[in-house]
Amino acid sequence: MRLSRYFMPTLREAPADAQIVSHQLMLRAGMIRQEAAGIYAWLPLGLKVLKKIEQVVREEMNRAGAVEILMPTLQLADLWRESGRYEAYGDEMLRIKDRHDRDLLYGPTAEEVVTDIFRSYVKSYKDLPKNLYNIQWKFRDERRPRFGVMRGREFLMKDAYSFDIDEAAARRSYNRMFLAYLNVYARLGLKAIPVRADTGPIGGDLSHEFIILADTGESEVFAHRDLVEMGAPGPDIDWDGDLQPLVDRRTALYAASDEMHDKAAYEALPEDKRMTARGIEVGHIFYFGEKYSAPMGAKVTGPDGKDVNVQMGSYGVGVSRLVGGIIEASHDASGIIWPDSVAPFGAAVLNLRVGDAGCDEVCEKAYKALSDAGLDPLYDDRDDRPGAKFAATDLVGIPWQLIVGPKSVAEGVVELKRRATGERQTVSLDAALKAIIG
Ligand code: 5CA
Repeated sequence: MRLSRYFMPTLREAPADAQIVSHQLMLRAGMIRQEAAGIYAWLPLGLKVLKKIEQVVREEMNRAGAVEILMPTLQLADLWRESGRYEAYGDEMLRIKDRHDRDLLYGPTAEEVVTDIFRSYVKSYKDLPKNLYNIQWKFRDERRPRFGVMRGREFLMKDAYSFDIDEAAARRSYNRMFLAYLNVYARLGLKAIPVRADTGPIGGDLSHEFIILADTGESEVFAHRDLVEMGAPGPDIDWDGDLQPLVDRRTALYAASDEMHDKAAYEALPEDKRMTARGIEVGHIFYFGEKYSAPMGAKVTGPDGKDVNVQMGSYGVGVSRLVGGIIEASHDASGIIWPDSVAPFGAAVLNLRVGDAGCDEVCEKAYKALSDAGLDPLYDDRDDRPGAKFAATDLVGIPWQLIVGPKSVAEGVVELKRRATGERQTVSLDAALKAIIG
């Protein structure tokens, strides 16, 4: 992408009402624009990152055996009357009437819709297990939308729903999601801690939240240090094998959010293993058995010929919240530092003197080579001061910067900068391209 043709409305100053660094940087980098409280337009740079996170989540869901669908944002109130949640959900639900005076709502989650889909088609235990997910916008009329995309009213969620014949099978589905989630966050460059959690309006008796550590987080967590240090299981686990030991290794170590905190159990840990921190909830998984299948009549015929209610769980990832969460975890005084896996562009080419034949030629060559290698480079070909170009490229956090000025061109070299470390090297163009492309 040539920056002269792109739309990246960066700001020198963050608006005063942006309280946390991720919100400030998203506004300054021209990633989002607030349209109403808690409702945002995603500008090109923000959209690119959102789509990359979405894709990482999608790949890990697919790997763990979940199947993608797309459910509508608007749902029929009647389905929620069947489950008994329509009145109970309260003011967070945005209720709408259509021209026929039918009650609709903008979905805050999709247990009812997916249960309706499931019961229409699946009738036998032989078709189980199933896990259906979608990545779709949700609306919750939060009392206090704040911190930009962290607590929005309209936000993008990945929500998966599992259907099983009995509790043992449902736990296997839960375990798959538990481990897949750890892999998602690791690929996003995040350290996520699974903590025992309250189930809230979703319901159920088994639930974990996934929390990433950040001082600005809304949740307080108490955890065993070894859990914080433990890596993700990695993609090569046997998804059809026994996952319980991998889950147990993690759940055996103390970790809880404030609502579920057991002070005595925590204080029984050796002092050097106790860790208290603030964090951001970036995912939440639930096992709730028959909570929706029983009232909505989602039954299958079991091996003995008798009908049973399916056992369900649901699994949410805050996709749009993660954009802010990653920034909270990865930034410095100059701006965002994207992990390579979600960077909006793989590399930036900075032409410090546009119109100079030598600079233009080297930049075009670099731009073409990086494009051909699939790096999706951003070429700053605007007629602007070098200082402004450096500041903008640092601000938007592109992992590699290839800097071309008249002096370096005369010497037959370019400057290569790694955003994360600030490390700079003066090397030939070929060497720079090799370092970036690998
Ligand atoms: N039905 C279940 C799982 S599919 C569910 O809705 N779970 S949830 O309420 O915990 O939401 C899942 C994830 O969405 C949360 O972990 C959080 O990361 C994200 N989320 C929830 N509310 C918001 C919000 N107002 N703004 C941004 N992200 C949110």
